[in-house]
Amino acid sequence: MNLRSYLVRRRRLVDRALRRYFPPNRKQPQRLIEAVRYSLFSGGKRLRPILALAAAEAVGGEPRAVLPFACAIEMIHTYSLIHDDLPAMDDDALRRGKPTSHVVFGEGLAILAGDALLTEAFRVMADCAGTSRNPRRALHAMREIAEASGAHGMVAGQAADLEAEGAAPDLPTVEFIHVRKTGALILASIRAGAMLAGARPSQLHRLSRYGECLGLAFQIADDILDVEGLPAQTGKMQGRDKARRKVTFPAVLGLPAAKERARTLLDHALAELAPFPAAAAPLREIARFIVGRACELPRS
Ligand code: GRG
Repeated sequence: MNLRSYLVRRRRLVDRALRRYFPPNRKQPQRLIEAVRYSLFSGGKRLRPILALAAAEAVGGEPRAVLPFACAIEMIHTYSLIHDDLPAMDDDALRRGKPTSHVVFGEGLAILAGDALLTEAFRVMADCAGTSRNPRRALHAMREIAEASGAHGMVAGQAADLEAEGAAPDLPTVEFIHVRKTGALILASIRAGAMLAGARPSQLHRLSRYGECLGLAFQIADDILDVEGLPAQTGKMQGRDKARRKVTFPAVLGLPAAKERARTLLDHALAELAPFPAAAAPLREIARFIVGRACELPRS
């Protein structure tokens, strides 16, 4: 399969749907919607919604049926980035190669844009559950996403990350942080897509293992790119993690071992997909792409 054209098509689908949820607003609260749209349409890869669509596809479902949930997940992801960039958190001035939300709109509006995105995500999922032919499935998926984003998922990872800043890094702490901060929403995207498409328990189990490996591999790749990636490739300054004394995989393991860990996670992720039919090809290629961006891989 041609991953590039698959990603372009899927990204277009997600973008069109997101634009319907957040059309330009000429009335009050104009500036708030501008701030939401600024971050939502600033060139994100749409990885999480694409994973939700691809997981639905892998179990024989219709990707468009999970589109509202896929969009909701992207709204949650965007909120997390806006808040993560705030001066009280990572204090970043650049995201995706552009000034961050609080730099453009001020801190107050940036916080509110994040709040609006998070809240709207749950409205979209609740609407979907309300009109779904299978509301139980939709409610299950919504709960899964809430758990992954909340006090025991992404928010917990972010809190642990703030606490660990400047501390001597150790592997259990780095894993605790990244499994929650980055891994949980990636895993929930895959599980929600598969659940909504009616995955069998054995399929859901394998896709969950794939998602866990992918979530961690994604973070390790991100850490490696922070050390080795050029700003043109990553959209952010090189070496930010080291400057902020962040606990990262390369800091704990060293670069070669971090790369090896990412490759091993990729192997495990691909092994979980082995019994799936050709419809799982996008999930396979996405995993190879994520790890391949940061580590050289043998040709498939
Ligand atoms: C504020 C509650 C709260 C949580 C923030 C996700 C997160 C938690 C912080 C982001 C910090 C960061 C840069 C983590 C590295 C991995 C990561 C999530 C990168 C950004 O995801 P991409 O590459 O982003 O999918 P795009 O720009 O493509 O949407």
